Amino acid sequence: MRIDAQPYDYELPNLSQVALVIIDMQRDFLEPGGFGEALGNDVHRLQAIVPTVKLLLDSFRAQNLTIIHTIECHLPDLSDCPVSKQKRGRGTLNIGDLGPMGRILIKGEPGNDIISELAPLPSEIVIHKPGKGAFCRTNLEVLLNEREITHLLITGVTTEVCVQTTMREANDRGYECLMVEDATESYFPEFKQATLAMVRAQSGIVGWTASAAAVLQGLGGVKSAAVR
Ligand code: C5J
Repeated sequence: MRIDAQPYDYELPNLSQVALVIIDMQRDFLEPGGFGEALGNDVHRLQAIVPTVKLLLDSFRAQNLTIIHTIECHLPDLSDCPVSKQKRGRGTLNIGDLGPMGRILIKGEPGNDIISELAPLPSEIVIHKPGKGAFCRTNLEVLLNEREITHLLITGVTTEVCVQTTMREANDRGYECLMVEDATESYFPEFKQATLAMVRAQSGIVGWTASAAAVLQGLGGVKSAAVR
């Protein structure tokens, strides 16, 4: 089974070894009043990928495959937020400050929720992560190993921050990673394009990129997946 990808085809094993990873599709990054806007960004740019991420999510759900959502967040007392991270930004609101959707990037606050269109089902894995990368101070690697997942299809926001950091962390841990081109977005279009180019340069030094249509076509080649 293959996905038509860059820089060359991405080979998929048994689908029970593949996970869809959806990074930080949170109100704090996609809606006005959250962290993204406080840092001076046009959050509407990110909303364009929601239907595409939903298509992938629906396809994974239909085939009963592993789905992992991540949420960038901190404990209310900020004990898991390095001072360096908390102080950085100099936007109108910093991490922990009270905004229109509750405290910025604090676990359990309304703004910290995943947007309603992509809300996780109880059967899906949700990783609460204090870093940009999803492996930093989380149990993600343990969960993937328990399920014998080897291949990650990575989506979400923002391309050059949490998505790219997660993909690099995963690559170094031995996972075969593919970034879905039209299911990731940045506040900076040029950063998105640069990230995609960096990933697939040098014969895929960090992994592969492909369109969601190519991913869906590749997945569609299997009628029923082994389910863990
Ligand atoms: C950022 C993220 N940009 N999810 N977080 O702070 O990319």
